[in-house]
Amino acid sequence: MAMLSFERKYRVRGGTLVGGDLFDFWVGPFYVGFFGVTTLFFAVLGTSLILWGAALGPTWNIWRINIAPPDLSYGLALAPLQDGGLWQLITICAIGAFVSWALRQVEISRKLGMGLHVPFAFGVAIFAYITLVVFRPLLLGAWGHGFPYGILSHLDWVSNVGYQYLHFHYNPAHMLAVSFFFTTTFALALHGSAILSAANTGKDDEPVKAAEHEDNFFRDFIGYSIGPLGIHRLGLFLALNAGFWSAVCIIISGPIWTRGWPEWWWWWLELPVWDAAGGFY
Ligand code: 07D
Ligand code: 07D
Repeated sequence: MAMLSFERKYRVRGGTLVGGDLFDFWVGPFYVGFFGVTTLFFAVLGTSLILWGAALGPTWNIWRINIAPPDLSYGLALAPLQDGGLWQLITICAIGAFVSWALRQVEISRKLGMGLHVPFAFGVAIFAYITLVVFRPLLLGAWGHGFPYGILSHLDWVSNVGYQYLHFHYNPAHMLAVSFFFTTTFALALHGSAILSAANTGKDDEPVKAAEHEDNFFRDFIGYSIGPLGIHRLGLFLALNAGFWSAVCIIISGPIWTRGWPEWWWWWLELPVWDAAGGFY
C-alpha cells in the first residue's frame, strides 16, 4: 500500500491516552496529540531557560555555555535562579519533554496497532538520564551531584566524577555497559552490511536478494543464522543493555561504592585458590 493511502487508513480517531479527541489531529505529517503539546511546551520553556542562563554570561561561545547545578551546600533544597535554580527548572523541563515524547510514541503505536517497543527503548535512555540528574543526586543528598548543562562542561563532569573513583574503567557495570555499546555497533555493522550486500549485488541486471540469501551467508560462514526477526531482537537487547548498565554503573558510584573502583576487585585477589596465606593485607 502506498505510503499516502496508508496514512489515510491509519489516520483515524482513538488510541489517545488522555485528552480524548481534543488534540487528536495532525499538522502536515506530524501527529500532535496531548503529549505533542506538552513536549512543545517543555522543550520551548527549557530551551528559553537555557538561553536565559547563557545570557547571564559570561560567554555566548556555544562550546563553553554552562548552566551548573546548585552548590552542594544547598543539599536537596531549591536554589536561587542564578545559583543553580535555573538548572533545577531546566531539569524539570527536560524530564517533562522526554517523558511527553515517549508517551506520544505510545499514542502513535496504539493508533497503528503496533507493540510498544519504541517507547520502551526510549524509556531506557530517559531512565539513564534521570539516574544521572535525579536518582543519584537524591541518594547522595544534593542536587549538586547532577551534571552541568553545557557541551564541554558536561565532559568535564564525566572526567572529574570518573577520577573521583580513581579509575572508572575498573567499575564492573561500566565494563558491561561499554561491552554492550561495542557489541551493539558490531551487530549493526554485520546486519547493515548483510542487508546491503543482498540488496546491492553490484550487478545492474541481478535481482535483489532477500532473507534466504542473508540467512545462507551466515550459515555458510559460521554455521548459524539468527534470522530476520532474531537479529532485531538481538539488536534491541544489546542496545537496551548498554543504556541499562550505564545507569547501573553510575548509580552504584557513590551511593554503594565510595572508594576507588580498582579496590572493588580485591575480592578477586583474596580468592582462596591463590591466596592460601589468607587475606590480601
Ligand atoms: C546521535 C541522536 C541525536 C542527538 C544529538 C544531541 C543537544 C544538547 C545543549 C547547547 C548520540 C543533541 C544535543 C540537544 C545541546 C546545549 C546546552 C545520539 C544521537 C546530536 N549528552 N557526551 C555529546 C548529551 C551525557 C559524553 C554530544 C545530552 C552524560 C561524552 C552532545 C545528554 C554523559 C561525549 C551530547 C548527555 C555524557 C558526549 C553528542 C543528556 C554520559 C562526547 C551526543 C540529556 C552519558 C560527545 C562535546 C551524541 C561530544 C557527547 C548531548 C548526557 C558523556 C552535545 C543531550 C552526562 C563523553 N553529548 N553525556 O551523538 O562530542 O549522542 O561532546 O543526558 O564525546 Mg553527552
Ligand atoms: C544519559 C542520554 C539520555 C538522552 C536522552 C535524550 C535530546 C533531544 C534533539 C537532536 C546513556 C536527549 C534528547 C536532548 C535532542 C534533537 C532535535 C545516555 C544518556 C534522554 N567510558 N563514564 C559511561 C565509556 C571513561 C564515566 C556510559 C567508554 C573514563 C562516568 C558508557 C570509555 C572515565 C560516566 C561509557 C569510557 C569515565 C560514564 C555513557 C572508553 C572518565 C557516566 C553512555 C573507551 C575519566 C556514564 C549513565 C550512557 C553513565 C558513563 C563508555 C571511559 C567516567 C557506558 C567506551 C575511564 C562518570 N561511559 N568513563 O550512559 O553511565 O548513555 O551514565 O574509555 O555517568 Mg565512561
